[in-house]
Formats: sequence, C-alpha cells, structure tokens
Amino acid sequence: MKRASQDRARPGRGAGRVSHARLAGWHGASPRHSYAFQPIVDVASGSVFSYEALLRGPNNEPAGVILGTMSDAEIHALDETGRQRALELASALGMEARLNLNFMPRSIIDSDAAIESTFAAAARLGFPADRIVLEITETQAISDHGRFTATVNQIRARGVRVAIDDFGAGYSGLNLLANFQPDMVKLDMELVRNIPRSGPRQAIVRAIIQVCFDLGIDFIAEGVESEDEMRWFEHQGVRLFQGYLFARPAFEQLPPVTWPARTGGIAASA
Ligand SMILES: [Ca+2]
Repeated sequence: MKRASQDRARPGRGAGRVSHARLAGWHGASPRHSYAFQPIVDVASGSVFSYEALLRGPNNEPAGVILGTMSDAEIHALDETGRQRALELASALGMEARLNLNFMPRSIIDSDAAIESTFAAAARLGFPADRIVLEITETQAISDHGRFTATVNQIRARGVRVAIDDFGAGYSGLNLLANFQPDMVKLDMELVRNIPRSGPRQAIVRAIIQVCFDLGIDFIAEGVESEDEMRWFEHQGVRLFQGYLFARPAFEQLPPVTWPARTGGIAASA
C-alpha cells in the first residue's frame, strides 16, 4: 500500500476545534455525546463535498462505548434529538460543505421526532436544509418499501438530500434502487477493500456504479484506504470518496484532507 503524500495536505475550511465558550449553553455543561467529522472529497475538483458527522462520547469515546452505557430509553432519546449537536458543531465550525447525518430506517419511519428535531435545529441555527444529507443505512431491513419511499420523499420535499448508506452490505440492494432513487449511494467498504485484486467484486461494483450513473445518483466509495483502491474507482469515473486515505474522523473538528499525489489525469486543484 502506498502512502499518500503529505505535502499535498491542506486544511479544510474552518478547520479547528470548537471552543467550549462557543458551545456554552448547549444542553448544559456536560453533554452525554458529541461528534467527529470525516470529509467526503471530490477528487475531480479537489474540494470537500460533504462532512459526515459520526457519533462519539463527550471525550471522543467510540459510539459503541457510549451507547453501551445508555439505557434503551436514553438511546431512544439520543436518536430523537441528538443530531442537533452535530448541527451546532457544524455551525460553530463554520462548515460550508454539506453535512451528512446518519439515520436508521426505523428512526424515520416509526416517528417524525428525529427528523423534526433536526429541521428545528437547522432552522434555529440558519443551516440551510439543502446542505443536509440524510444517510439511511440499508443494513437494517426495510420491511415496507412503499412506506419507506413515501416517507423519505416527503422529507426530501423539504430540501434535504438522501443517501443510502452501506450499500451492498444489507437487505435491499438493487431492488431498493428500482423502487426509490436516492440522491446518493455510499458503497459499503467491504466491497471497496482490495477491489483492484478481486474480479468478482469488480464485476458487482461496476454494475452498481453504472446503475447509479444511469439514474443520476451520486456514487460515493467509502472506507477507501489505499491509492490502488482510489485509482480503480477513478478509472470507472467515480470522483467522490471517503476514507482514511484522505482523512480520518476528527473529534469536533473539520480535519485537513491529504490529497494523494497525482500520476496524471484530473488535476486536483482547489
Ligand atoms: Ca454513514
């Protein structure tokens, strides 16, 4: 695996930790959770396309650790109202790119509390709805495609975009795309890993990319860790990437992007 050259690193806009003073008054003095941010980059334009907000503990503990300390009721409350903290941080950091927020299908279908609290926070903070992307994982079974599609389309009508997360790892797959065209698809990292050396993965992923291109869906390769992986996707016409090759998640910060050195092709200039 080649190492990304460090001399191409440059900070993202608004890079820097949010001061506690700027978040003072938010949920009192000791929030139970916070977020790290990881960019999704556009290698064709050399810009940050979006930042995904990743759940963390108040001291950067992994999501699984803090969820393990919470009761079911606390987890439910976190799911209903917790994303406002991601929006608070994004605003405090001066985020100008899109903000991706994670949702389970049931968080959207069973109740509108999670969505409404997110819209309310965005309105209060002046964060434009059209810069919010809902990442909905397909690893949880969507039992009723009709209801899912109708609900998500109602939400989209309010300006947000929708991405299907972990695509290829779950239950719905191409059948979901036949019934419902999201704005974006994020290919599961299991299909990304070592793709330059896996003929079967290449055949499957080429088909998924083609379907997305035909349907006008933005295709994102997530979990990209090596230049070889990135180059394979780039050769297929993919320009949107997320993964350690470009930036690791940064706690309450917008991390700088490390741009792999170009060997030709598209120039990565800002
Ligand atoms: Ca995600």
